[in-house]
Amino acid sequence: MKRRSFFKLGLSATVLGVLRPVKAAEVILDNSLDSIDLVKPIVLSTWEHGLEANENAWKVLAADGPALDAVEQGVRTTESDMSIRSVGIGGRPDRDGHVTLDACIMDQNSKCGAVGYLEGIKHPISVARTIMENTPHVMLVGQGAKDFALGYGFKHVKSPLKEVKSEWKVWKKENKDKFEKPEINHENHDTIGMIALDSKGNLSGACTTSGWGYKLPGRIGDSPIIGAGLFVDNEIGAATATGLGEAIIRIAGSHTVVELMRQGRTPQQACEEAVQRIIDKHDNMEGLQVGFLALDKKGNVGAYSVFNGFNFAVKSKDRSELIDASFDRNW
Ligand code: SD4
Repeated sequence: MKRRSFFKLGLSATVLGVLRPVKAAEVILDNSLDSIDLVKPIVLSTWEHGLEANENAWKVLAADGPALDAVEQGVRTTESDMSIRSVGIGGRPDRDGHVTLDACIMDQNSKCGAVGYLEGIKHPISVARTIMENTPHVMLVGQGAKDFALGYGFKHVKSPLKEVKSEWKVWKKENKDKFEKPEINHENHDTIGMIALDSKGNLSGACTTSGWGYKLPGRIGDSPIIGAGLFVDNEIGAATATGLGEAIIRIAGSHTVVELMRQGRTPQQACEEAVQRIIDKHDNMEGLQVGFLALDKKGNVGAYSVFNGFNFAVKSKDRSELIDASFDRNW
């Protein structure tokens, strides 16, 4: 069967196996098992900056390189971009003015590595990979992660940048005594989660962020937590998450999406069901944006978010585009 991609507008709940009408254009890349050779390699990533990140991932995938190298190279693009305020050392600081970074990586053998609350290192994703490949551990945080990185030759980079500091000073003045309401909105949504299927049919994923701007010092979100911000099972598929990490952790979001695919849901259905689970567990969804992005072993793609505004970038042999995810409700 030939690969096809199509838009489904306003599909009924029954068609999708969910109990609520779909309110936005839903994008389904529907690939049959037979067409997998036409589909792979493929790489997906969250948000608009994913377009550029995918291009660098693609250089690896197009040369028949492993998905693991592709996702690492891909998200390093975003970590290097100082204009992005939620990834890398150009990201927003915590409420004490420290830019602290979270990242994780997972490969086709379920090997994984993660860093949390890492300061002053330009490529936390590569530190995560170094932990995965050189230690018996999965996750290092804070000063331990920093010392480990320096020991492996990563350089300390001065951070935060001037504008990060001046923005923080303004924020500090305005918010001296109050704790900022949790809100992941149109301006601060730049975490990158990337998942890829390589030409040999292997999956890997990476996720990296500076997290929730002006978070409490010490806070770690979903992004470095395997099963929350990212999960890969090479038999089934891969998923990544963006949005308010605390909500994603509560339902082990990315793991939930992959397990739903294992039970037979399409990536799209799995993302929708995970979002619905978050909605069911919260009395008040105000400002609580979460989006999931998923890819199965056959190259089928799904994405869904609580609110409108979530988009993702897709790159394969014949396409490179930004797609608006379908969603549950408007802001
Ligand atoms: C966090 N999930 O630290 C991250 C933030 C994010 O898009 O994804 N923003 O909670």
